[in-house]
Amino acid sequence: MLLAEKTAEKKIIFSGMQPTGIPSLGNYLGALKNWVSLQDEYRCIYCVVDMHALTIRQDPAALRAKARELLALCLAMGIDPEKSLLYFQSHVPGHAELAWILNCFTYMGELNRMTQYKDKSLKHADNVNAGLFTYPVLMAADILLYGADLVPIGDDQRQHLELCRDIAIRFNHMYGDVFPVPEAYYGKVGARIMSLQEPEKKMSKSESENPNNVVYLLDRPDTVLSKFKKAVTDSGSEVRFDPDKPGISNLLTIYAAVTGADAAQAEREFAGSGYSDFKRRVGEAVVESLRPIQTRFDALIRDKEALDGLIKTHAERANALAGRMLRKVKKKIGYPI
Ligand code: ATP
Ligand code: LTN
Repeated sequence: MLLAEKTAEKKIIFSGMQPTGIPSLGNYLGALKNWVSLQDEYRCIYCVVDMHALTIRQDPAALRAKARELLALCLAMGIDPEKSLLYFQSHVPGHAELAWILNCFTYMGELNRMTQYKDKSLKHADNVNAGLFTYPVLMAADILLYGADLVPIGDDQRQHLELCRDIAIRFNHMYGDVFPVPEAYYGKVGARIMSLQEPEKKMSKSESENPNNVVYLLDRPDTVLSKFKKAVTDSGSEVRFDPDKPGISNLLTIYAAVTGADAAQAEREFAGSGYSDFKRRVGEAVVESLRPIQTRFDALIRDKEALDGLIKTHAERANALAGRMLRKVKKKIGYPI
């Protein structure tokens, strides 16, 4: 049986991440960690969405390196290639083929309402390209190509998933039941990790202004400890969750997420601690949680042949699965046989 093939008992999960930078601690705690934990219960398909990344200008060599690093990091974190599919979007032409078809079933008005498009076109005013506008259609194609039932996403992708559902429903209405209508899957913790320097902003991997805002999964222990040492705290001296203490609350959230403690436990552990001691211990906990991931990553990235082999096999499997859905869609819409 093909990996990630639908079975009677297991639903299909699809999710993607853009190789726009080395994943941050936010990406890990908010998204990638969930990807790992879903593998036993579901048939998971995970995709490094390098085609989506093209909507923002990329340096070719850097894009290639970042895509490979993201894929290797997924393996290092515990994505099991025996259980799940893991591949590059650009290795499966079916994504682009289905995206074109779905473009013809998506209205300009729908895309105009997308808040990510509005945000990104303001941020990249010199490059408001058509790909940025049709980004959600490619995302819908990713999901529908595999007949995914569930899509793990963060809150920022809610609107895109709603559009994907609308497209699927519209298509099914015209051609019969072709696509399962996917549902969003929100992780249990839903950890939203904020910037270490500006805790009112989310920690973002493509941050370019201040590297101290972001902890990257490949930051080595000295760098991690130094970033936590410099993290902003708040007035007062007590370590507790408090909307008026966004810096301290964020550090507590990070501590709880990496150690598995709940919020109350985390607060209790630091009762009576000073801020600098607290920050050092959060930094140490993060270092310990990243250490095994980095060790595995180093080994995976060094063994070029093994990684290339895995990339090739998984792309073949993804192409085989995608081919089935595409054949069905092409027949339905009336492409010549
Ligand atoms: P970019 O800076 O390129 O926009 P990003 O770091 O914001 O990237 P995305 O690629 O947009 O991350 O998101 C990948 C996944 O990581 C999504 O599921 C998103 O919800 C999650 N995620 C991103 N940032 C955080 C964060 N700070 N805390 C928790 N989850 C996050
Ligand atoms: N747009 C998403 C990445 C993404 C995705 C997908 C997520 C592309 N295709 C399909 C889930 C399913 C993002 O920026 N986080």
